[in-house]
Amino acid sequence: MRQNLDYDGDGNLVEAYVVGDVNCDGAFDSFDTDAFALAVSDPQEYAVQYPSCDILNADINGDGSVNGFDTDAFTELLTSGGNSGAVWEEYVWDGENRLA
Ligand SMILES: [Ca+2]
Ligand SMILES: [Ca+2]
Repeated sequence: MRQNLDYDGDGNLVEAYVVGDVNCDGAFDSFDTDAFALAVSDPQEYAVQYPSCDILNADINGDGSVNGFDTDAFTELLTSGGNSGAVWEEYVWDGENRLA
């Protein structure tokens, strides 16, 4: 299982997302293949089709950009059994740094 964590400016965890969940349904599986191919080949069209997704979910090798180098990593991750143990969660914090 692989998971990425995003933090806000106060260091609060705001989002845990599943690496490779390129279509943003909360799981990484073969349904992500088409979305991944689109993210690599046509990021602008990807943004149109998946407006609420972070294209960096397709950054499988974690180097900060989405390109052909991620294709091998995507295939490897998929054939190794996917990422089903990871969870996708969002956390919202108020102005006093309290978890809402
Ligand atoms: Ca998915
Ligand atoms: Ca990458």
